[in-house]
Amino acid sequence: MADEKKLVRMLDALGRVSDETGKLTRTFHSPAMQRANALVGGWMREAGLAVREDAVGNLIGRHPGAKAGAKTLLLGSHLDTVRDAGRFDGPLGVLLPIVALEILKKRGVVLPFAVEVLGFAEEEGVRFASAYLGSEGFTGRLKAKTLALRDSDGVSVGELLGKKFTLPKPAHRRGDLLGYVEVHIEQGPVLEAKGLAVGVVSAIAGQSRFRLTWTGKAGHAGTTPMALRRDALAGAAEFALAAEKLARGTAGLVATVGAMTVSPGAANVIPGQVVHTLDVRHASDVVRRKALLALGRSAAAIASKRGLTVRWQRTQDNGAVACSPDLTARLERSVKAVQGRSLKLVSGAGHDGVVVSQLTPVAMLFVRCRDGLSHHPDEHAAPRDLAVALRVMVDFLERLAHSS
Ligand code: HGY
Ligand code: MN
Ligand code: MN
Repeated sequence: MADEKKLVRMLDALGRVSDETGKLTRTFHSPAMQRANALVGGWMREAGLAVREDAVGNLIGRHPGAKAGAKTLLLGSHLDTVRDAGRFDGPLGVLLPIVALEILKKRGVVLPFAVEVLGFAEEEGVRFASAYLGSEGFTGRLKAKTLALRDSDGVSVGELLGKKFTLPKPAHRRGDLLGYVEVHIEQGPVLEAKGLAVGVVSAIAGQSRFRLTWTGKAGHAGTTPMALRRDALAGAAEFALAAEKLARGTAGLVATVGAMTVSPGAANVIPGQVVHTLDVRHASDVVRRKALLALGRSAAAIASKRGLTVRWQRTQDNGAVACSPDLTARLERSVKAVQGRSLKLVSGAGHDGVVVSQLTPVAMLFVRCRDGLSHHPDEHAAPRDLAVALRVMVDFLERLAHSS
């Protein structure tokens, strides 16, 4: 079977492991995540990797280096998904390195350095609104306050991880690592527009996420005059439009209100309280911070005009991360060897590389995805593009082996 066909088969099989019928959803420590770790762990073992799960639930497949005391190269991505997700965002970066290592083994290529394939337990931040729990655990950056975050059922991260859980130290010392390379679908339209199967990432945009709580006064929808209302949903809606307007008017800025709950949530009751998320991103931290100040002023003005209160709770804040020029240059040599030419892109999406970059240099290989669509069941990367990405990874590992 052609190597990319095996990768497609694995992606399809993993794409059927879900917490929801008829759609793909896997969230931190859910039953489907346990099944996903078991399935991917089996494939890692078949590829000859020693498999373990760390205290946070990250899946780690280790291939020892031929040279004693050799450093370790980290390859990986996340195994959790958004709600009603596509089957490539995350799993591609975990499964492709497994297939690449099998190809090298079949070719009799001996890697002097060790390799760890990582399946992070949580990157999307769906269940607890705070992303990167997996890579933060792996790199020893999980914070005590994160353990107190609660999901919509009131279950906390700490309760999930158990009484004996202690904040983990970094899985590796900086000096023991060669770096981290993540393969990921682009989740944008650029490679498709340029007619390229793969490209490399120059930087990952900074990202701030918040939970806003608007509080007004519930009341009878039929008897309360409009002028006397303190409608929390009307205020939140005005803010969402203000955020959209600011982002449309600022080059490179994106702002999204992705989830909202309205209470008490009845057709004939004026909403007394609304809680919603806010996600703001930009390649420049200065622009992003300026936008957040403007949005803070805008929310305060809306609340005061409407007799509401608004409370901000920050659930995530990551500065923009530059990928390692050296590791990216190495990766780009393989892209050019396989594809003939390369392209550097900024990633508007966040990735585990944001967190791992605090422990070791990171590089990312982007793979073209149809219509640039992601976080959607129709997310798709063509087998011929997966074949190119596989060849790039094999070439990259072979070159690294020869230069080590
Ligand atoms: O939200 C993101 O940027 C990523 O897909 N977690
Ligand atoms: Mn994602
Ligand atoms: Mn992802």
